[in-house]
Amino acid sequence: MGSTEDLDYPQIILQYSNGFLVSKIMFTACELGVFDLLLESGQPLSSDAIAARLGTSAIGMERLLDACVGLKLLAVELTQEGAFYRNTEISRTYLTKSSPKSQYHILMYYSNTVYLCWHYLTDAVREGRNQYERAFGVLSKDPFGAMYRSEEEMLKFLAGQNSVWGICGRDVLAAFDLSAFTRIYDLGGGGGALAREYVSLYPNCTVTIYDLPKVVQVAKERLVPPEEQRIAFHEGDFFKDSIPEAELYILSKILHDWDDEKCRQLLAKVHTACRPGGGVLLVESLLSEDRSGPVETQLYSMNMLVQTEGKERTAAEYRKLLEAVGFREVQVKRTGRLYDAVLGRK
Ligand code: ASE
Repeated sequence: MGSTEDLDYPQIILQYSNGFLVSKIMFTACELGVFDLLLESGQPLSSDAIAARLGTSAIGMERLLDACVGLKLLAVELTQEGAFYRNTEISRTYLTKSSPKSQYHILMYYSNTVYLCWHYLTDAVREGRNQYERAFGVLSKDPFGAMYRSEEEMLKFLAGQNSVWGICGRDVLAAFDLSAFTRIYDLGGGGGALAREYVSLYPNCTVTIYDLPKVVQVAKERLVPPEEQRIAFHEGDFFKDSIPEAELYILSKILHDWDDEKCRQLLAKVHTACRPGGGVLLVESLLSEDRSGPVETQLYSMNMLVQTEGKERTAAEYRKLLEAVGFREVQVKRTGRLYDAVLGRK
């Protein structure tokens, strides 16, 4: 007797199990430079021409390009001379390296680092900790020591983190009117893309990127243009070293890296340093109060499990952390984008 269940194989299960194949196709096309080549060429190209220019097999490239068409990352035109491929608006906007909204660097970080940690998701759930040791053979006591195990890895992470602010930095910073603050510290400001967005939105302020010395050096040399006068740098470890006085501290995707105890320690230090009347702006992806979504935030929280010591939290959880160290008038703004904003005042 034939099973009717095969016919009913739910679409959603099929989609979920194919999810990683889809990711890898997109990552691979990015990594090989398919979207950049098509942008640069300015005209549709045949599969053989793309394969020749990118130094791949003809067989593999044709298969990859057709899959990208199915995923709407490329479009194809059939002519008498054969098939010609071109970018779609989605790939031109988000997958080419040079686009202002490019997600290229975060995708490369996912493909080469995040993906390898996720191979050990089962172990991460069993053990309740990150998987650097299994994935890369590096000790994971200090997650950022592991994440920044080489300058190349650090640069990939910082460039990746920068990508997201091209698509939602403005919404996050415009969630509150921050124009009254002039001296800003971006703690763990990394590659500086949020700081750049900040000074473009609030031109009368200076933003100091506070980060580990090796991060500051790379940000200065490779990621923040030297002509940007309103951005300064401060080298330090915010857990060990002092935090200078300022009116506003930004903690963007910082608390989600740490457990509650480390978050409280850091926030207490920020509260002490903060000028009276000043504040702290948390930029994080917020879970709903019943933790039922958004699914992207739940996925990121799993990623924090495999990569860090932290987790994604609800607005009430951030409020509690802030109030525990003395911040008041906590306000929450959901942006409807990937990242939200929480403001506390001293
Ligand atoms: C961190 C952010 C990220 C630490 C590790 C990370 C991201 C990827 N790995 O603070 C970017 C956000 N994306 C996800 C999936 O969390």
